[in-house]
Amino acid sequence: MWRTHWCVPRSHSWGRKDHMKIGITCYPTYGGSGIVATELGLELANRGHEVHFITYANPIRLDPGTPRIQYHEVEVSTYPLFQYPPYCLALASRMAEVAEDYNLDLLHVHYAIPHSIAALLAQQMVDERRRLPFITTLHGTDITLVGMDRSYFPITKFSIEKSNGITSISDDLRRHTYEVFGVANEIRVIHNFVNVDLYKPLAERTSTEMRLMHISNFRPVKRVLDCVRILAEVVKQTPAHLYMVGDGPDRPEAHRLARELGVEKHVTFMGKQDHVERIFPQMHVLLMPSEMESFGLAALEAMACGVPPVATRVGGVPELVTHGVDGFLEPVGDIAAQAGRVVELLTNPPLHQRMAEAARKTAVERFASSKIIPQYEDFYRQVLDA
Ligand code: GMT
Repeated sequence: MWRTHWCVPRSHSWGRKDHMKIGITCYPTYGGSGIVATELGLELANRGHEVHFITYANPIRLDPGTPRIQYHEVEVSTYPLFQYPPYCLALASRMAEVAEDYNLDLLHVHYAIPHSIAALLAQQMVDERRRLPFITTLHGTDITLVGMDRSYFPITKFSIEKSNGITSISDDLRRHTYEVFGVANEIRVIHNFVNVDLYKPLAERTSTEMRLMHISNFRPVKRVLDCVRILAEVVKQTPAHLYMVGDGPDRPEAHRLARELGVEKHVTFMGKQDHVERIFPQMHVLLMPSEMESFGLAALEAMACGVPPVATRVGGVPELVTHGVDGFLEPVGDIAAQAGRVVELLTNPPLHQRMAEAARKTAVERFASSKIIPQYEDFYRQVLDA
C-alpha cells in the first residue's frame, strides 16, 4: 500500500539541496518531447540527481540499468465499461505512489496534455504534509495543435495555470502560449539541448554519395512529402540520395509519391532507429520542411554532427538556425527554394564545410547540455524554494 505517512516538514529550504529526487513523465516512444525528457533525465542522473521515469513504456533512449535512474511503468487496466481506458487517472495514481515511496522533491512533466493534469491530481493525492510541486514543459504541438482543439483548450489553459512552474522550449512558443491562452504565469524559456560528445561530426567522411536526411514522426505537420518533392528537384541537378528516418501516418504516402515522381531508387525509408547519433554524421544535409516547429530538435542534433539544415522559417527555428550562416531557412512549401539551397550545399564544398563548422559551433556554444541543464536545475530550485 503506497499511502505511507512519512514525516516530511511542510516547508524547509529545498533550495540548499545539492541533489534532488525528480519524477519525469513524458510520451516515452518517438517524438521530440519524449527525447528531450529522456535526455534530460540522463543528464540529471549524470549530475548526481535521482531520476524516476513514470511512463507507460521504457523511454526509447533509456538503457535499463543506468545509475540513479528508475523506470516505473504505468499500467492501464481495461474493463468492459471503459471504451476509453483512463490513462490519466492511472498515471496520477502511479505518480503519487512513486512520490511517496521514493520521497520525490518534484514532478517534471513534458507535454501538457494529459501529463500536467495527472501531476495536479497526484499533488492532491499525496499525504497532506508532503509538498509535491510540478513543472510542465511545453514542447509545441501540445500548445499549437492539441491545446488549440476546442475540446482540450480549457483543460490545457487550466493545466498551465495550476503548474508550479512552466517552461517553454523557445521564445516563440512562450509568445504563442501567452497570446493564445492569455495565462499570467511566468513561462521560463529553456531551449532544447544536445549532448555534443555523443552527437559529433565524423573525423572523415568516406562515402562519396551525397546524402540528405529527414527524421520525424511522419505526421502531417512535418510535411514529409515535401522531402520527396525536394529530392526530385535536386536529382534533376546533382546526384543525391534521401534517407527517411522514422515512421508515422504519412510514410505510405511518401513512398507512393517517390514512386510517382520516379525517384524511388534515390530514397531509402529506414524506419524507426534507436542510435540516430550514428546516422546523422554520415549525412550532408538535413531536410526539415515542417509546417510548424517550436524549436526543431532534429535540426539541432544534425548541426551538432556538422550537418547543416535546410529548414522552414517557422516557430522557434530561427532561434536555432541563422540563415546563411549555419543552415538555410525558406518559406513553408517552397520546394524550389529549399531544393535550390540543397543543391548549393551539395555542389559547393567550401560552402558546405563553412556551414558544417558553423552548425557545430552553434550547437556547442549555445545548445550543449552543459549550457542548458543547469538552467533546469536552477528552475527546479526556484520552484522548490517558492
Ligand atoms: O511533432 C513533433 O516533432 C513531436 C513534438 C513532441 O512534443 O514530441 O516535438 C516538439 O518538441 C520538440 C522537443 O522539444 C521540438 O524540438 C519540436 O520542435 C516540437 N515539434 C513541433 O513543434 C512540431
